[in-house]
Amino acid sequence: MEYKNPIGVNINLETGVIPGAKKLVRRLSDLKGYFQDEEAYSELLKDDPVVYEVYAVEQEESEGDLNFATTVLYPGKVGREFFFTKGHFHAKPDRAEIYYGIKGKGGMLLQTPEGKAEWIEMGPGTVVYVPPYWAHRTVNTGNEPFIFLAIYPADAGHDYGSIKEKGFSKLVIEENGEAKVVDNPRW
Ligand code: M6P
Ligand code: ZN
Repeated sequence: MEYKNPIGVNINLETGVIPGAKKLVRRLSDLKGYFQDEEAYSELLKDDPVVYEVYAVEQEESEGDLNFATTVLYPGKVGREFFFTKGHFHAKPDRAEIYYGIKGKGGMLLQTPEGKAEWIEMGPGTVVYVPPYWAHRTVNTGNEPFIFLAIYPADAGHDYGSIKEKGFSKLVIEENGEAKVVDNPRW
């Protein structure tokens, strides 16, 4: 039997960086078609800001193993809609996930394949359990980076397809200086 080596790393709780992790950068141009307000999207695209960064420590796909990653989701809006991660189901849809809030303010939109949505507010110390079969997207509703840790099965995979096409049945927008969860008119 070949055993893997254990890993211990310190997450920088101010920046979200995991030393030695693989870094992924998602800019606004990577999120084409995701936001409602296409005019506001085109306008902001001139700067093509970074919307989020992921620092991932991933294992090869195998049952029973775990990956972990931090996400640094920057503050911003496209029109009235707050910046968010793409959001996904798992390619193996029965795989669950745990999120842990580190810094900043935001929340998670979750949705079943039938479109039933839930919104869970998140801040430092919040643990969110993402049950099997629920799509999940995080949203930054504050004005500083929203940073969190995610722990997920190494064989979960990402299925972006249906979220990319239809989005979530709810949107998170700013109204009178506050975050509001409303129905998605295009759903
Ligand atoms: C979390 C985890 C990752 C995911 C990342 C960004 O860190 O859930 O698996 O990749 O958020 O989310 P997305 O892949 O939906 O853009
Ligand atoms: Zn996931």
